[in-house]
Amino acid sequence: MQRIVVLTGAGISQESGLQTFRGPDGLWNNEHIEDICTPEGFRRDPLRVDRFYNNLRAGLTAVQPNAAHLALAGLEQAARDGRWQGHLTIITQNIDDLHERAGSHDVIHMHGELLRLRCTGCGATPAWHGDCFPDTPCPVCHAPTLRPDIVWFGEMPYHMDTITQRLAACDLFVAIGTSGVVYPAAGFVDSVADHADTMLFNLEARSGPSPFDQTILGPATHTVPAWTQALLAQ
Ligand code: BJW
Repeated sequence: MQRIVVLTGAGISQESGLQTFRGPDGLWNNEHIEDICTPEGFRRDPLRVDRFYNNLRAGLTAVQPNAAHLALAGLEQAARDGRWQGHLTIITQNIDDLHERAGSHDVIHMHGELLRLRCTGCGATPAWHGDCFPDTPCPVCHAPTLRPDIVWFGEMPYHMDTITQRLAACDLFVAIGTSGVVYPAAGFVDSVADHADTMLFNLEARSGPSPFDQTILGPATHTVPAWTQALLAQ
C-alpha cells in the first residue's frame, strides 16, 4: 500500500483564478504582510484586516476547483473504490475550500479556513460565508470577539500532531504550487528525506539546490492530472 502525502500551496488554486501570495501578481503586492497577516496587525486595525478577508471570502464564490484539485480528489476516490492500493492525505496551506469542492475528504487545513471565523472569547469556530466586522457578535457567546480563522505569522499552524504522524508514515511526499518559503511547511520535505521519495510540481524552478528528488515544471492543471493518471495506470 502506497502512502502519499500531498502538500498544496497557492499555486494549485492559481488557475482557478485565485491570486498567489508572492510573485508579480501576488496578493501581497498591494499590502504590507505585517499589517494583515499578523496578530499585531489585527490588533492595530481589525477593520482593515476584516475587510481584506471579506474581499477574499466574497471572491471564493466566483471560482471553481480546477483539473489539479479534481485529479487529487479522483485519486482519493480510486482508493475508496479499490482501483488504487494507496492512501492519500492532502495537507493544504490554502485557506480556500477548492479541495473539498472537488470531492477530497482527507484534507488538513494547516493555515486555517477562509469560510470559518474564530471567537477569541469562547473558542467557537463557526462556518461563515458573509462579511465580518469588528462589532459582529459571535453566534455562540454573542461577544464581538470574532477574527478570521487563519493562521498568521508567529502563530502555531493547526493539526501539527496529525501532520507529523502522516509525514512519518508516508513513502511519497509531493509538494504542489508552493514557493517553500513559509515554515514549518517548507521543512516537510527535509523531515521525510530519510524514508520517502519526494516530488515538487511547480510552475517555475526554485532558486538554489532543490531538496526534492524530482521536480516537474508546468501549470498544475497539466502536470498533476498526468501524474495521477500514470499512478492509476500502474
Ligand atoms: C504554480 C502555479 C500553477 C503559481 N501551477 N505552480 C525565520 C526563518 C525561518 C522561519 C521563520 C523565520 N521568521 C519567522 C519564521 C516563521 C514563519 C515563517 O516561515 N516566516 C518566513 C516568511 C520566513 N512561520 C510562521 O510564523 C508560522 N508559524 C510558526 O512557524 O509557528 C511556530 C512553529 C514552530 C514549530 C513547529 C510549528 C510551528 C505560521 C505561518 C502562517 C502563514 N500564513 C499564511 C497566510 C494565510 C492566508 C492569508 O492571510 O491570506 O499562509 S502566509 C502565506 O504563505 C499563506 C500561504 O499558505 C503561505 C505559503 O505560500 P504559498 O502557498 O507557498 O504561496 P506563494 O505565493 O508563496 O507561492 C506560490 C507558488 O506556486 C510559486 O512557487 C509559483 O511558482 C507556483 N505557481 N501558479 C503550479 N498554475
